[in-house]
Order: sequence, then structure tokens, then C-alpha cells
Amino acid sequence: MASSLSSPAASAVAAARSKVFGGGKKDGRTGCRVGIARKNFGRVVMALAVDTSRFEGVPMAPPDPILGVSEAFRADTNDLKLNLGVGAYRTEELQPSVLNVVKKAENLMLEKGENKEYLPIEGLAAFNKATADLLLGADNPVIKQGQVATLQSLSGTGSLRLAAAFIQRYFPDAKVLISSPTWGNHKNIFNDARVPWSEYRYYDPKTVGLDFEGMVADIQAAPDGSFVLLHGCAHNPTGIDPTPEQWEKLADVIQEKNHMPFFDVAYQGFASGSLDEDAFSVRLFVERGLEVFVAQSYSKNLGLYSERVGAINVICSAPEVADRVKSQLKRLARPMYSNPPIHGARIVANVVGDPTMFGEWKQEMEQMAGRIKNVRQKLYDSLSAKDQSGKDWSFILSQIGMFSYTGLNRNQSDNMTDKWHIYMTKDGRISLAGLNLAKCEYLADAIIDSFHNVN
Ligand code: PGU
Repeated sequence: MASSLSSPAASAVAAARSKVFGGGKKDGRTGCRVGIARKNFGRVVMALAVDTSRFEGVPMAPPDPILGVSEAFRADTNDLKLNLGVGAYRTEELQPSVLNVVKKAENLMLEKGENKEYLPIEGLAAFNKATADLLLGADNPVIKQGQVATLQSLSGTGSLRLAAAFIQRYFPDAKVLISSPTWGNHKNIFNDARVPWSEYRYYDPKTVGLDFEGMVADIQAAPDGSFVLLHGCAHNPTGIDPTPEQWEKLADVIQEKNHMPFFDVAYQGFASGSLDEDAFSVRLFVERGLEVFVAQSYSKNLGLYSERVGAINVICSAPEVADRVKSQLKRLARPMYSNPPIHGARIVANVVGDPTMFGEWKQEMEQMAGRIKNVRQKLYDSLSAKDQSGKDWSFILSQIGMFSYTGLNRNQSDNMTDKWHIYMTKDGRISLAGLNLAKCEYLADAIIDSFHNVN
């Protein structure tokens, strides 16, 4: 018997064992104390106990800047507490909910009695078709001509990670440009995949808007052939997107520099309420004949967070290229997780494949986007009415999507949590999807207090 014991309770167990089994000699190589029981009802028993853990060199990891906020929220017992940390949709009653159309699809799946056999490495064929169609439009020539390599993967994060592994393997000298700021996990993903990255300017604190000139200049200054990570819509965390004209200009620069556009599309349909409108940026780059990477997620727009359903798409210059790229993505996925989960993929395929359910989904998505727009407006109204300093809060209305980037700094964000029990990420981002109309005034009080009374 061997064990790695480190807690006080475990040490006590080890001491007790040592007593029973008579101490024994310490093994110089393993650090284990080896004892042989003198008598145990006729059987001879070997006992090993470890004095020092083999994990001494493993430090405690810090809590995750986003998901760790939910852990802290759960531990708070105050009635006023409000979780605006994670980007997860809540109803007006601040409860998580499953879309009706998802329940309907699940019931149909249950009635059909579908099996749980392994999916192929690339995932569910009907899902892969549906997801590329939603992204690019079913009539897009790149789809018709077989130029799109699509692999179902583990939601947005897993799809980004797979693409990062592909970049590391086939573009070892390239770096990825990411916006400053960006979703916190982007840096982790590229770090773990050993893909070098640097930041391009994005947010201008002076205007609380887009630093478009800085963005263009940094993308222009990067080595030719870099990957440029772009948020397809509803930029996280700022909620600030380029205008259609600015997207055109970005496409010009990226094309001139022979860069590879790499879209992260985690909010299609959630920003404007329209799937097509939110795919504008991606489709623009594809129309220009560029090769493009796109990671997709169904966590938000279909509320499938924990089902882990998403895809990586690589739009290639020719069908034969897409075949090769897809074969290598499969080769990367196989030793990582072998094949993706089926349940969420079936939901997407069934919803998109049935005109009635597809219509119902769009309606529900519009409702979710609409509820967020309502609280955004109410928060702005409350801030404007309550704040006597003359500060212009209209930036809140020009941001879109799930989040508002308040401009609160770390200390001010701490005050929001410590004094007001409002949980949010330390970069000043609040998830409006976790807010309801009833709490807008309370939130406005907290923001005004933190903004004016904390440095
Ligand atoms: N890309 C962006 C821009 C995101 O905001 C998120 C989720 C993802 C990808 C990954 O989502 P998947 O669930 O893997 O599909 N961001 C949320 C959710 C919490 C998190 O950090 O994973 C957020 O609150 O920022």
C-alpha cells in the first residue's frame, strides 16, 4: 500500500500506521518509510507511508479572474449580493434558464431514443454543416465549393485551443496579435499552446471608445503573416465594435500585410439579436477571398454553456487545402480529447434543421438581447439621474452585447464587491446579463460611490 499524505489528518493516519506496523526503515530513494507488519492474522502486509509530499513544488494557483468571481459570490451570505462577473444569461428574476427551444429539441431527441455512440473525431456532420451555414450563410460560395474545414470542438475555448495548437505546429514562427484588453482566457490559451502573442491597441480610456488609429498602426507594424485575433461582434470586455467602414479598413490592412484573420465568435445573435448582422465582420473577410480562422461558441446564443458545443472553421483558398487542414485538425484533436460530446451538437443541428424551431430560437435570442438592452438603458438612466457631477455616462449606451466596461479601476471594482456585494471582474467589466431592472438603481449607487469616492 502506498500513499502521498500531507494534511494533518493524513499525518495522523500515517503515524498510527507506523505504530501498528512498527516504524520501519526509510527508503533513501523514495523518501518512503517501509514497514513490514509483524503479524496480521497470518498474512504478511507491506505498508508504505510518505513523510514528505511529492507535490512540494506545486504552488497554489490563483483563482480564475472570471470563473473565480462566481466562487466568491457563492461564499457571500449578504442578501444584496449581485453576480455581474461571469457572462451568463439570467432571467429578469436573476435565475439561469434553459431556452424553450432547447427543451423542445431535447424532448424530441429523447422520443427518438438516439444512442450515445462515439462521434467521429470531427464531430457530428449535421452540426458541422449547420454551424458553417449559420456563420457564413448557407449560400456562401466557399461552402458550396467545399472550401471550409469545420470541426466540432469543445465550445469556444476548446476551438480556440485547437486552432492555437494548429498555429503552433504549422506556423511556428508566427505570432498572434490580440486586442488590449481582451477576454482574459485568450492569453492563457496561447501561452499554454506555446504560441507567442503581442497586443494591439483597442480601447481608448479617454474617449471610452475604440482607439482605431492605434489598432490599425499596431496591426500594420506587426511582422507580415501574423495572426490577428478579432472578436466577431460584441467585443469582450469592452462592448465596443468597429463600424462597418472600420471593418473594411481593417480588412485592407490585414490583406496588405498578408496577415491571417482569426475570429473569435462567441456572441453571434447575442449582440444585435440577429445572427446575420452579427456575422457581418467574418463574412466581409471571407468575401474578399481571404483565408480565415473562426472559432464559434453556442454557450451564449443557445444557452448551452455546460454542453461545450462549438466549432473551429478554417476557410481555405481551395477545397483540396480545406481537406488537408481538416485532416491535421483531426490529428491534433485525437490525442487531446479524441472526439467531441454529442448532446449539444444534436440540439444545434435539430434546432437549425427545423424551420419552426429555428424561428423560435431566433425569437428567444432576440428576447435575451432585448432584455440586456433594457437593463443597459435603465442603468444609464439611473446613473444620469443620480450622478450630480455632470459625468457623461452615454458610453454605456454605445457599448453592445452582454457586457459593460465601466471604466472602474481595480480599487473601485474592489469597493463594488467589498462594500456593495456586487461581484464583477477586476478590469471594471460588468455582465449586464446578470442584472435586472429592479437592481439598476442599487448598481448605479454603487458605481457612483466607487467612481467618486475611491481612487
Ligand atoms: N471567447 C470569448 C470572447 C468569450 O467571451 C468566451 C466566454 C469564450 C470565448 C468561451 O466561451 P465557451 O463557453 O468556451 O464557449 N466568456 C465568458 C464566459 C466565462 C469564461 O470566461 O469562460 C465571460 O464571462 O467572459
